[in-house]
Amino acid sequence: MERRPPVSQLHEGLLRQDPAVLGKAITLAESRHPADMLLAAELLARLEGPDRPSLRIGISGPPGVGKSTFIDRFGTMLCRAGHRVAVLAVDPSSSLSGGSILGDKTRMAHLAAEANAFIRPSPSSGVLGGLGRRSRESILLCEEAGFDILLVETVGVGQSEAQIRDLCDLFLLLLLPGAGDDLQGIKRGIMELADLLAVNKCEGENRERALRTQADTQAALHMTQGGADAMDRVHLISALSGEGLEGLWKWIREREATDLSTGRKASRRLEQDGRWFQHELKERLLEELMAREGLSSLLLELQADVLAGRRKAEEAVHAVLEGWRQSGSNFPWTGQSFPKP
Ligand SMILES: Nc1nc2c(ncn2[C@@H]2O[C@H](COP(=O)(O)OP(=O)(O)OP(=O)(O)O)[C@@H](O)[C@H]2O)c(=O)[nH]1
Ligand SMILES: [Mg+2]
Repeated sequence: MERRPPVSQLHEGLLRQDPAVLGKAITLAESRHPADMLLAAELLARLEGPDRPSLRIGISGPPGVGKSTFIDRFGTMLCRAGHRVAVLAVDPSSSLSGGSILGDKTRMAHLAAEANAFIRPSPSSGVLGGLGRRSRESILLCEEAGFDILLVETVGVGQSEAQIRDLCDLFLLLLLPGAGDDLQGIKRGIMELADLLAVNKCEGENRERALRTQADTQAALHMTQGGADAMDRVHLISALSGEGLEGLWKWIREREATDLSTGRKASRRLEQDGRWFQHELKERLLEELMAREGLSSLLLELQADVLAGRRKAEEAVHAVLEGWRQSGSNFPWTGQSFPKP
């Protein structure tokens, strides 16, 4: 097993913008090993944060819409404009599907060849802890290592978009041309989470259908959200030919400037921090509690009682809470048992 480097060394490596150290730090943050978790917490506590505000862009869309191709091309364009671009691929379904994102380093060959790019594939399916925590920590680590633009790709599976939006300053949803009224299975609610939409694959013979999808999407947004900006927010792009990418970037830059000057960016991040605090606190408290010696066997007993119909579910919950109240921080004390039903 690999020796764990001291936290100070990792932090120095991040500040030195060493990609190998960044990779190690992210692996540490993804680990569920208790010793790693302690080190990761120590490292995260040390982070100073970037000098200039970073730009976090979340990218989602149905499978095959061209997210990886887009990131490859768009990221390369940004690198050549002097940015340092980190790509985090998040695949919440990877434990089920095997994870198409895992092959992304090869699908992002242009970007991978850029000196100012860092591509991190999604964690393997064995990694627990949910999209939010790992990705957020990875983002913070990338920012400490001097990456000013973060591109976070996720597969559009419905559940993940709200979480992605909570990690990003800007949520970009990619659409396929010609999908018509049903909006390719993307629920309206998800469309409304998007700050920016782009119909990809608009080149060549797809053009007409892409234009129609753009118009349909604009109309749908206009209907649900009103306002003239529904028009501006739906772009036509081709990740393959590069068409429309400059225009998209121009829109993003203008929006970023407005968000910075109006304070909208700062307040969105603070709201995200607030939600993350609540979510993380609940998860960690529960984790801590569940890890207590003897508790899992007690809970298994209760569960067996419920399954066998010996005890009502409400009663089982009540028994745990009572046990907790009686023993406080010693919960569960050695030999504690719940009253027999
Ligand atoms: N014609 C055309 N094809 C494209 C374009 N962008 C991507 N593709 C193709 O669409 C296919 C899927 O592209 P990916 O970038 O892997 O799509 P993805 O959304 O990342 O897919 P998953 O990660 O599997 O959900 C590939 O064959 C790409 O070459 C485009 O602008 N035009
Ligand atoms: Mg992909």
